[in-house]
Amino acid sequence: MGASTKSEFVVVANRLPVDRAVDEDGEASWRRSPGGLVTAIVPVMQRRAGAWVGWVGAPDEDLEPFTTEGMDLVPIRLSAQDVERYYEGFSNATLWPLYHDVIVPPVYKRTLWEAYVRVNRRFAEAAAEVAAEGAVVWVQDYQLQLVPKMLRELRPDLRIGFFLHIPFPPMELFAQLPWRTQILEGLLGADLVGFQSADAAANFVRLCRRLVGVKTQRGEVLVEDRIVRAEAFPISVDVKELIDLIGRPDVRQRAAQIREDLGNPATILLGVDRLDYTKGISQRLQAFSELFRDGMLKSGDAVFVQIATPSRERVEQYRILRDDIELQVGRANGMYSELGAPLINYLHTSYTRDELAALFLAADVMVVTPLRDGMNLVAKEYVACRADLRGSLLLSEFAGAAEELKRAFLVNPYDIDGMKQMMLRAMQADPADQNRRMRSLRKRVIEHDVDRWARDFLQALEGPYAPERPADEAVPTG
Ligand code: GDG
Repeated sequence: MGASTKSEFVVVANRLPVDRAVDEDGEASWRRSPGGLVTAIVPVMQRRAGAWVGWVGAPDEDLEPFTTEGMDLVPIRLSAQDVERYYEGFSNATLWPLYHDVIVPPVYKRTLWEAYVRVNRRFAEAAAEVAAEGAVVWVQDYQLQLVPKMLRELRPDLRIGFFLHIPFPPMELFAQLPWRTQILEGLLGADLVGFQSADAAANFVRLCRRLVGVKTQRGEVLVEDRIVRAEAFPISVDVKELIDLIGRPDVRQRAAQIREDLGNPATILLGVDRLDYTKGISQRLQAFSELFRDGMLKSGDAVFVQIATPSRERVEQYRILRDDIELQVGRANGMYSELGAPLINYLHTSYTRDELAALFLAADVMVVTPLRDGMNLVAKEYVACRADLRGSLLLSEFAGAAEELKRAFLVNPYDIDGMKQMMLRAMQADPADQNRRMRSLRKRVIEHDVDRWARDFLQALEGPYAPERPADEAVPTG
């Protein structure tokens, strides 16, 4: 991409949508990152000569803009200190816990905030540089909440959208943040602020009224001569990709193999999460092992597979969490397993999409019990994969996904006894019950996939005559 090329559509996100892959000859290349967000946005990028501004994921890398798979990528350099203060610090030790119900205490430090401001400005300047006159810019997530305002100051001609992937807290929690007004004003630089749920959007509007002192009406905030809209756009998964995966014979064989490797237990329960304290991993393992302690289950009845993908390992609370979970797994296995048949298969590693799909097919009960979660894509991925209409989803009320997946077995993950009962019910659900529930869950996920999420957001941002509107939905002009 030449320095003079400007883009009509720009995505700004903490990470670029590619990972560096090194082949057998030591040759490095870029590979598209897995994940729904990238899959949903790439086609829009390709149609509109789009650009993506983001960090490559390693410190101190000076990279020129480059093109891969029809995407123009604009790398942002982060020093080791930026990573520590802006990313691990303010983003993941301040905002992440604050926005997730203060499950662990947020760290409030001025040096972290200063780095957050500095790095947000760097992203805003790069976006301002690359956007064409009147372009659409879509800023993603909690790491970049100051970018909308900074970008509008640099480029008032742009149409700016922002989407928050995590919850937005109520007044009682948000008010703790020493820089609360700056964050709200940062977001108000956008024309449209998207959230996972209507509650989050309502929290934002109320906070703007109370803390910024602006006028609001329903989902709108009046900022000087502009209207900023706040709305829910629940994100979803790439259903087509998952259906393709589960149709593959090797994936189906692998699912059968997994069952066999686990000793063909009556029931396989599965958890797949980043190892994060928001995900309620410890609570679900406690509920499961207490069922053995109480004699409700015995060895051979059920096996729990917990995939815990390594995450944010340099942040202190994540190190503590890992130790806690590993102690808990060791203890439960030590107390209730029989030789060669551990109760809990705990895997602290990440897997390919193929392996995850096989695990989804092998699992009788998918256990998704976050204490708070913006959406939770794993729940929707499981549902998308169960075209056989089998399996049960045990889902926390505190996952954004619970608003849509109403026929799941819903639980309060703080209520261990309640969770034990519901876990047993999900395990014992007969095929007809599984079928009825899964049919309704799948209808929702199939009709609201990630393409629809991106399209809905962009149409709301650009208005009814947006170029992305498919021909069959076009508004008549006569
Ligand atoms: C944030 C919000 C919101 C997991 N392990 C592996 C792997 N995964 C994939 C899952 C899923 C994704 O990672 C995780 O998404 P979640 O939504 O479950 O959770 P967060 O990472 O916390 O995501 C969340 C989301 O943003 C989107 O807006 O839903 O609420 O917290 O797709 O399948 N993928 C591979 N190997 C693994 O080992 N390949």
